[in-house]
Amino acid sequence: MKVGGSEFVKRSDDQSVATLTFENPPVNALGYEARKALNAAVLEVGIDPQVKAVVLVCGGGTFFAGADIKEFGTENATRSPNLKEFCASLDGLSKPVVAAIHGVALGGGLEVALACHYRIAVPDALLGLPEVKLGLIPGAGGTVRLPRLIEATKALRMITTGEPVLAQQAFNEGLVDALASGDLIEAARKFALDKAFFPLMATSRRPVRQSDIAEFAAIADQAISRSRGLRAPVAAARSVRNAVTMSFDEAIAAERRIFLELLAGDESAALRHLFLAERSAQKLKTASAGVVARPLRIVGIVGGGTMGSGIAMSFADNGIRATILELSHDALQASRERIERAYSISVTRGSISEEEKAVRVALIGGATDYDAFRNCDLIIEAVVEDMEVKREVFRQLDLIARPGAILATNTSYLDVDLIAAVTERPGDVVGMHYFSPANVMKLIEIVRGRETRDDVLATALAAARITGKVGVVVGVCDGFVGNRMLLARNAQNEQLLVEGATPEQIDKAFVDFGWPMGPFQMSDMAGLDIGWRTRKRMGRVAPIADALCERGWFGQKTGRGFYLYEAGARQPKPNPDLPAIIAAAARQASQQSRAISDTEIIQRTHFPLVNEGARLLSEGIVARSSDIDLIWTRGYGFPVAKGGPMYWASRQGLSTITASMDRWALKTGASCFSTADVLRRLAGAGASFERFGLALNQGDAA
Ligand code: 3H9
Repeated sequence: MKVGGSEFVKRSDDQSVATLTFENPPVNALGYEARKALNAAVLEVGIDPQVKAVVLVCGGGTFFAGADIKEFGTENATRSPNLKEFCASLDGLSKPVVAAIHGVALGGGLEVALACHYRIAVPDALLGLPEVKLGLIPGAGGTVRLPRLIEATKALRMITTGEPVLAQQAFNEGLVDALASGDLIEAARKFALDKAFFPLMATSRRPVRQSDIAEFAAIADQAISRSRGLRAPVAAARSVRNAVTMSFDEAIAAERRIFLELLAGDESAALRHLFLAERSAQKLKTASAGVVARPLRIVGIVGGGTMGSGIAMSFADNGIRATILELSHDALQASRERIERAYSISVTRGSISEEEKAVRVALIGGATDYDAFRNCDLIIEAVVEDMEVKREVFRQLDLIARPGAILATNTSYLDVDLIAAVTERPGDVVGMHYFSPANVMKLIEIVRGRETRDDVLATALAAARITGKVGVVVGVCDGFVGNRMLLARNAQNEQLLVEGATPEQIDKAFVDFGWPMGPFQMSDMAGLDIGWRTRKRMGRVAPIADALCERGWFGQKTGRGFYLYEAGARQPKPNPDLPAIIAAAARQASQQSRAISDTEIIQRTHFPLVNEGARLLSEGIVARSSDIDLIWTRGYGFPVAKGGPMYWASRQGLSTITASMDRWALKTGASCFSTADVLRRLAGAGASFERFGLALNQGDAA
């Protein structure tokens, strides 16, 4: 047996099969140095007359997870041998190469496997081309080779959605040639040796597996209509169509051109920023080394309203038992019905089966006595937003919960420290601010109280991850990060109406910017009465929204708000009474109407949003500007193609923003423009949000 190799690739030969084992922790990404080593190893075994077949396998927990995302944007990303060239080396070998897949084979990782002659995988491996999620298309032949192994429609669906498939499905469809139930390397070696005596067919020489033309067109249309303005899914559809209509070489060249164009574009840079932001948010900035999350097996939820039921579903959806506590059997029954209804909709839509629904419903229990929570690892309170009610719940929880259990509040703006103070274990109390509907929305703001322990935060982050969500740690303040910034973003909405803009124009400017909907449509959907009640409690006024509410117009649910909704319809029409209400507010403010541009709308609503983000950073409420970007893209619909408010602002240039805010401060006198001191200090020092803490601590932004 011959053994040799480099830092990245180890070679071991046995019975004329050479096994190349690649290792580049943590996920075997294919950066430049790694590609160089791999390419050299492949060329070496290619000309070795002793070698009749080759196995390509990865060490560690996974096959290649793709190109090195952290290398994109540097010159190494495209340096030769690039991935396309490495795939060509594999494709050109005159002896069979078998990719032995465990863990995941994603993006460039799957492209490498596609360029091998055969693929063998363990049954729980995942295979996919997720490049569209990074604003890219596969750039090493994925869109051209995949439809040569599986039907073109299936390839189109996989590439335009970026969703991976399990090895079993991949096997059924022809992407994988064999499943290995025992030792993967042994199975791959045996498979390779068997194939050494058969004629060889490189994937590039196979014909495209044609499929129904109408179905192909329908999937491509679906990709375009679901792309919501993103370029990558549309480009991916175009590239798979090229694979069907062009020769292999032409299609590969076209794919590479599109890939490089997207790689250099703003959309991919923004999506890559968000990918890395998600990973950074998992790391506690202040934690000492070795913080370990506590076990999370049984969850209790106080309150079975919309929020509590949604939270319970998010655990059940991921196989975790949750018990809902309600005041009465009737309330418990109402919660059960709400959950049943929500799951039935999923069954009707085809996203889960009846059997799956039954499993999930069975994982959600109910109780009317706190005693049911004795064994819970995590108890989340989701009762009304009232400090005294919440404090009473926590008093009860403190009496009953086992030592070490975590007590979480779902408050959206109340002081977590005041809630924790009624317990004997403030270190075990944390905020977990879910967004409605909690079983769908991806964000949880994890609120660190003054005494919250690091392992409690780590457990809350783990709970988010296990339930398919993104947890972002924030500090205590009114509204935390998201809602406090939302208030700043909305501060100018009414003023813009008074000065002459219409809700239609403002909403359209937002949609053109990339938001799924504008602020007025959003308010009508959420219900205007919620903000009205809060304003009354806080002694604030919003003359136009208040006037609507005084007439009993609360938005969609009453058929009228900023817009008019015809019976049963959600489609907004202009509210004929609104102009008179706006005119009255303008008279009151002695404001002349004038033409307002979309640029002005975006600046006057978005710059205060960014400014509030900067203030939150300077107050230490949030640790990283990328955390704010995650909160706004995952929880509030900020367009992902712009990377989040702070990333977008950095691209605008902070001095451009402060200059514009100074202009608006003079023109409107509004306080939201005159508070840009933190931004101004940063802009003055030429510092960036990324270097924010450093800049403030060292005083170089002063
Ligand atoms: C591509 O391949 C383009 C080609 O078509 C074109 C070529 C020409 N690169 O997520 P985790 C890091 S595009 C660099 O916490 P998990 C990650 O940042 C790529 N680093 O673990 C983190 O580092 P850190 C297509 C990567 O177990 C650490 O690994 N591929 C990459 O929950 C652990 O990550 C993809 O889009 C990478 N490709 O999940 C796959 N991937 O500790 C993207 C991860 O410093 N990756 N890291 O923060 C994933 O989906 C998940 O990370 C994976 C592991 C499932 C692999």
